[in-house]
Amino acid sequence: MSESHSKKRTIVTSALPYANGPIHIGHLAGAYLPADIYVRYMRSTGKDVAFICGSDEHGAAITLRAKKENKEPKDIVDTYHELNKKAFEDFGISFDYFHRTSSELHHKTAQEFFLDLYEKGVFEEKESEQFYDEEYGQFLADRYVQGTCPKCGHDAAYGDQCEKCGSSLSPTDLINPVSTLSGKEPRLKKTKHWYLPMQKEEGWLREWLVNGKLNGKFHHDPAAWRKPVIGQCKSWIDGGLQSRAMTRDLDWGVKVPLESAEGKVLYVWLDAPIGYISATKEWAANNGKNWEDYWKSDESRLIHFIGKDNIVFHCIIFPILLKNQGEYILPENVPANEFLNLEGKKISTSRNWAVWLHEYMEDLRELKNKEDVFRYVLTSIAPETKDSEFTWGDFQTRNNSELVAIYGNFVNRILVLTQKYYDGILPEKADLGEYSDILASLKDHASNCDKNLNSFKFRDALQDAMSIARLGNKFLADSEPWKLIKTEPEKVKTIIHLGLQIAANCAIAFKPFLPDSSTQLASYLGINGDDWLSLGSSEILKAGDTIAKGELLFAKVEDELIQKQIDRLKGNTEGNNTNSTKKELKMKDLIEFEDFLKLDLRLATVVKAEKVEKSNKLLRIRIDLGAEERTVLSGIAKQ
Ligand code: B3M
Ligand code: ZN
Repeated sequence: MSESHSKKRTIVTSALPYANGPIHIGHLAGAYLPADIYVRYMRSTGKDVAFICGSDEHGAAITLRAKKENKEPKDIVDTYHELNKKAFEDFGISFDYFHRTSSELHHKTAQEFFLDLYEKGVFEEKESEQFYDEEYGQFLADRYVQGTCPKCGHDAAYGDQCEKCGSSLSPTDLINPVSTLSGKEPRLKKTKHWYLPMQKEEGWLREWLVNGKLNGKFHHDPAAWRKPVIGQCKSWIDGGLQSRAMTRDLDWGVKVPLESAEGKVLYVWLDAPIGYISATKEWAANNGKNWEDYWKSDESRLIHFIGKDNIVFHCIIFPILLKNQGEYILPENVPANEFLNLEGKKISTSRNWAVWLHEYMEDLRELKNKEDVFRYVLTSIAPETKDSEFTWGDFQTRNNSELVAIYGNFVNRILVLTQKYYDGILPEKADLGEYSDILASLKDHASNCDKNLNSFKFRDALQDAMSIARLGNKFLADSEPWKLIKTEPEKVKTIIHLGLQIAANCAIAFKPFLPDSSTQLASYLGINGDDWLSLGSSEILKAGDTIAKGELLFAKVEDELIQKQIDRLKGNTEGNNTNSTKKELKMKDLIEFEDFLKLDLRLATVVKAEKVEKSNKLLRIRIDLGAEERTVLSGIAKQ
């Protein structure tokens, strides 16, 4: 069973994590786990797929971290590259290659790419005024400047992007800019850079993103893209595309390969996505493949898995670069995720409000199939079309009431009964009679699971797999073989036969999501579980096959373990508030609509506003409520 596309090859990429810190659940749920599920699914349908990732080791994200820790950028990237690579491996994210952008091959690839576009006349060379920190003698690119977002008013927006509203910015867009080096207001200084005039690209971009057509031909089905992704791209294009500098005045990064560009490096968002290409080159060279087959053939598809803060870079800027180069394919889909929150708050690295992957692996090491449990929970709550939330309480419930009570229970029962009644030999089945609609349901769940995986609906697809387990569980509960074994032994043979076929379907359907427990189950049944095309069949196993005794797939999570995690999380932030610039705002619970109706809300007209002496923040405002006038003070004078 498979509905998938007919192209020969697929490159799947996950956003290159910055090598400036460890991986947390937000990263996992956003860019790594869904990609891994998709790739495992593709492999089990026999498709040729390359799963590419690596560390993003350039840009201000790295140099600022180095400065904070009083280290060299090289030390930072070496540390976190190794840490993250290992965490992914331990957790079972099955990259074909995990590269790094500090590698020589990457620098060479990025420089050649830049030079190629430069020679094609794609860039504009321009002098402009940029922020400069006198005290540090340094230009202030991107995150080196912080200030108020001109779009949403968030007061800690970065010079390249506002993390609150997702707008992409230039440092000079910020209101009240401050250097993150000296904390002072920067001055403007002339410098030369190479710009990508994106406004020239609007026509084809719109046609490509909105109608799925490229050069007048079908490229992809735009309805297959997630709505928030298309929405963000459209609003970007509608807002008017502008020239964007592709080089920076920094000494850490890929050197601009031009004589007149001393002391300049490529913009990190030019170099990082090229990291997908250099990683593919390295992987291909090590595996007897030709990387160009993957990147430059109409028989290949490109899928980027990212978080929503990376949408514009993957759907607009990188495609412009690829299209201008001329030989590369463009992404067929970019299934970006929204954000995952944690216990009611935004995940925050600086406030240490996160569940870190390497800590999970350590703290929950005793938990049976801990990787699968994490994968199950994170996929069940994946923020596919809107923000969602992880809580430890929910983690416990999903493990205990779903994995243990439904899937684990079903598998355990069927294995135990097979031992007990037939010494572990799969019995013959007779005519299915009253049980034949079980097969129809099985086929339905299997086909939905396949469809949903193809449409990047991983949450739904996981529920489809769970429906197969649920079907098995209910089938045993309803048919009660333990009551029939004395009176109708022939019927029991059929029940157990069918139950084991359902278990085999579970092993296959869950495999992309829960690889360890599925492999375990498959081995009890004597199959490998990798044959997706047999999903939905009731003839995966044969009468006479040997079925192992097996062990439980999952175990209960006790309250104590959960409490420990919650305490750790809370402890994390208490000791760690020094990094934080702002305190958490604890919100009150939402009120009912009836309560809202009890409020007396009125509109007033501002009749006068004047500055309060000796205050640069306060305004004295006179308002007219209709029946009376009042005076109020408001701290908005700066705006
Ligand atoms: N390192 C940004 C991020 O982690 C970035 C992704 C690069 S993908 C080419 O948000
Ligand atoms: Zn904003």
